[in-house]
Amino acid sequence: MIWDRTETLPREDMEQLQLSRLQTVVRRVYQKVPFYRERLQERGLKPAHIRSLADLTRLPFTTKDDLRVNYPYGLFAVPLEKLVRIHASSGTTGRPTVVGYTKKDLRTWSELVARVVVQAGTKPRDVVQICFSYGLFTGGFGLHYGLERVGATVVPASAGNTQRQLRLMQDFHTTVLVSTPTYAMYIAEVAQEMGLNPAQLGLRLGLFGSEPWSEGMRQELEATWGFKATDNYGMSELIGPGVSGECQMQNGLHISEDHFLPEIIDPETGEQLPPGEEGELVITTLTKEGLPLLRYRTRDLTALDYTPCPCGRTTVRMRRVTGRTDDMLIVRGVNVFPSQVEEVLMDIPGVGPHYQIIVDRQGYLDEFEVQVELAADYFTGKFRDLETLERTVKERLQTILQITPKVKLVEYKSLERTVGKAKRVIDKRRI
Ligand code: DLL
Repeated sequence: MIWDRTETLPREDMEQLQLSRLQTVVRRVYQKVPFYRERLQERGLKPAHIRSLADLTRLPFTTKDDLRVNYPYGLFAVPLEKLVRIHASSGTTGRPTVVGYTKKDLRTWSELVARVVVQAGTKPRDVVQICFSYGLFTGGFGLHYGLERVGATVVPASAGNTQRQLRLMQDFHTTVLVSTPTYAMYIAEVAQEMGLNPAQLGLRLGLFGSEPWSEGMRQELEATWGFKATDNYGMSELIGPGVSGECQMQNGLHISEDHFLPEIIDPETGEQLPPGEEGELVITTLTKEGLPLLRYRTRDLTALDYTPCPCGRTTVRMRRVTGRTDDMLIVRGVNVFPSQVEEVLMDIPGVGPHYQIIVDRQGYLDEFEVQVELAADYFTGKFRDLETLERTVKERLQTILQITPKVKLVEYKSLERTVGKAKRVIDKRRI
């Protein structure tokens, strides 16, 4: 099922719509947001100069730093009294990023999340358990209102208290799980500890997002839970969840292009890259009232695919996000992404999906250690088997990463579990 006819617009019509919305948003920020007026004036740009979508590249980028410098409300395009909701992303360092929604923004947000959950296969008859936290994080409330909009029965369980989550699932006959992929893995583990088989709990669909995960992790989740695991993407600054999501084809995430105008750029030069090439996702919000953003640098790495999708939607698809420009570790001069490590590990029987990367510096030399848990069912009792497994992990990582890692196999369940986004890297070099 397709939620909104706009998702199937012919490309020409979509571009027409995007252009007229782009012109409107540039005019609005020029009038309402001093920060943008100054940025445009510095470039000798007036809103009237935006005559085609190609003129997008004449506009300035916006970065997370711009939001921080203008903390909390400096980039808002409406007075505070017009805002009906605030969310914020915690941010690991410094000030949080604050975002605000007008009444219309909240309606748009529900519509966008409705598209995402419907294209993944959610039906009005579903009982959906939301295991994202409710609060300043956009995950809980974002999914909540979109799912209600669709008519699903929402169980706002929030994150944590995992045994209770499982009791709710059984008692309320939950059919759809909403969480981070790593929390879904953890819930499954707790189920097994309680003597339950997750695949027999009757769930048929998982809506996962908010952190990077690999294809291998998807297969593991699908096998463990016996459901279809789908990916959806978003970020607080852009609206929250609802920017893009997978359809039943599970082959890229359809971007709601009538609301988010996407570009891929080379993160070093800022130049636009052609479809298919991987780079940094940059989004211009086309309809947001509270916090419109021009060319926002997400730092997320992906590529765009404009080829037709068998599902019938014509919207562009983004490849699953494999990491962020600021995720990239430089170890002994070599670029390493945590997602590369995950892909290798997920392919090796005997090790589980739980791992952590620890980077340290001894003297002038970087040390790269991967700690990975043995799979729950891995036990041969032979020390030699462990040695062989450790060697396999090390060799495969070395081939892919081009650096020699240290590998430490650790006992099943010895690494910390999180109910939200997993923390994969501990970089001690910065301390
Ligand atoms: O995580 C919004 C969200 C909530 C999306 C629930 C999907 C589901 P932030 O906390 O602002 O917002 O974090 C945004 O999380 O820039 C990506 O780096 C990462 N991220 C979000 N979704 C995905 C995904 C929410 N499907 C940041 N795959 C983004 C990979 C993702 N990374």
